[in-house]
Amino acid sequence: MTKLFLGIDCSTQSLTGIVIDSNSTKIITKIIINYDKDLSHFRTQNGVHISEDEKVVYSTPLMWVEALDLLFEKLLKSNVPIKNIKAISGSGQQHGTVYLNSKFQPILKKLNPLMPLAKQLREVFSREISPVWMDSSTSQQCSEIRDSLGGLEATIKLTGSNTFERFSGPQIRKFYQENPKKYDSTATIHLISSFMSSLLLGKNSPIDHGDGAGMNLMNITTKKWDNKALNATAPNLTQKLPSLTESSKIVGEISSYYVERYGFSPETNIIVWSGDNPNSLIGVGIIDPGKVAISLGTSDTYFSYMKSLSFDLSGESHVFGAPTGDYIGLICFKNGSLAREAIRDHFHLNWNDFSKILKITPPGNNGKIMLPYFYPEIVPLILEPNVYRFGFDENDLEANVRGIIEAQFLSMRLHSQWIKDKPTEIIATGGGSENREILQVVADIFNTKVIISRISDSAALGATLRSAKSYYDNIGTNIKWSEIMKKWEIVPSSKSILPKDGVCQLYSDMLSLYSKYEDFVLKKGENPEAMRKKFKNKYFSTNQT
Ligand code: XUL
Repeated sequence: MTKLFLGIDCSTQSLTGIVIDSNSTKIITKIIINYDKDLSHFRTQNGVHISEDEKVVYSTPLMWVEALDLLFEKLLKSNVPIKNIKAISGSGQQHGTVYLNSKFQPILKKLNPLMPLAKQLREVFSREISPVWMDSSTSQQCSEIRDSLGGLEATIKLTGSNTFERFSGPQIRKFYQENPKKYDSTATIHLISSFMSSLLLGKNSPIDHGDGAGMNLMNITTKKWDNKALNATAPNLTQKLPSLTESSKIVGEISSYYVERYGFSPETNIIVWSGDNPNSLIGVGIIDPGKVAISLGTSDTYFSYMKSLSFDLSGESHVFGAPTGDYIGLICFKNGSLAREAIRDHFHLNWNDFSKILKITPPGNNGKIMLPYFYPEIVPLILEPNVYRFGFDENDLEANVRGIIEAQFLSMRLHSQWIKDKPTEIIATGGGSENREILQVVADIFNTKVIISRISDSAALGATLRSAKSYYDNIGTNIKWSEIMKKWEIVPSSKSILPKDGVCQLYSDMLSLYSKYEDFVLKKGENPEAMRKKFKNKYFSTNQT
């Protein structure tokens, strides 16, 4: 009998389900529930509600509940033999919290399969909304928690990250401060991942170490709740949080609700859900040190597998748990495609023109350097946007096009240096990865092979693969991650982009120069103009500008 595995991704804008089959190498079914379109009565825009000042961003957890039933209804109609699904795991947008009262667990335990989930779960929320990762309204709580934990370095070493506005701890503290009564009536606080996992289990699910690391509440070394962090956040939090567990854990069997309503086998294993970034790591096939993924989207993300724990003491990056039990270093740059588009549109170009310019301009940009903060930036922290140009101005088409791309990836190389394993292979995903010329610059700057990923739903796929891995491990067929990747062809496309010959030293010199310019602009460091002239003379002496 063929064995099927299901992965579900509860992301910001949609709920996606992917089914794979033990006898096939391909995804056999993919179902997407789009919140705005398929559940329009929740009136979300791109899956969320945003306050006028854009600081408060939330969703309605009942919407995710309804989406889950809808996903299974579609699965039922899709002719997938549901009873052959052996294991399910999932992925949730990270950091978002769900607040439940004491009715949640008893109601979950006796769900009526003749009634939809949402109808039965209407009364279980002590807070009707869930703040999500886009929320940035908790600066005050961030400093309060950081101060209680002994400052920046202590906070990073304890929890893996500085306190961030979107992280769960500061969000929980804000709820406690603004709604103490509702906080008191909260029996359980789940992450989105563990909430969804609980729905499938019919009882409270643990939180996995991967997603738990995005809360500022878990000790990143011992992977246990940290009492100091809990106390710094809100009272009686120990009683309200579920337990923590490793990401491979089978947390139980599927609730009878789904057996009776949709025909799942009662033996279907539920593997604890994790965050979307940990799941994506698996979904793009990163299980070895040195392998890195860059996702070039609205913002650009750099994430790397880490065999051992290291910290970014500047406080710019995050350390999350990886599904393999190891770690992920994650850095998020806000000036991604929006900044590239700002240059493209300023010169009325299309992406083809943009690529052609990258192709004809020299690595090192004739010694011209840009610092591209078109929008406020996360890494490095820039609150007042400004674009700095050294050796050229905003009318120089070629220098601006190459300047923005070189700046983005010099910055990425610079700010990822705290990760001990240097990249040996970069897997590129996201819209920007379709531009080969941009990827050539990435390969040149990192002096590393760049491979284009073929995977579009990496978080859902990662969850599916996690469910297969835990299932096989549990029945004693120990199958290595590398075999899983091979079996389901999670190999990126064969199209790899190699660094050009002779640019390694140039970009290493340019990196030092770029770093000096960051110090100059951000920390009032010395003006490195003389260094830039030297660089220009070394590499472009016949090409005066
Ligand atoms: C990571 C982060 C986002 C969310 C939503 O820290 O905030 O990537 O996980 O995708």
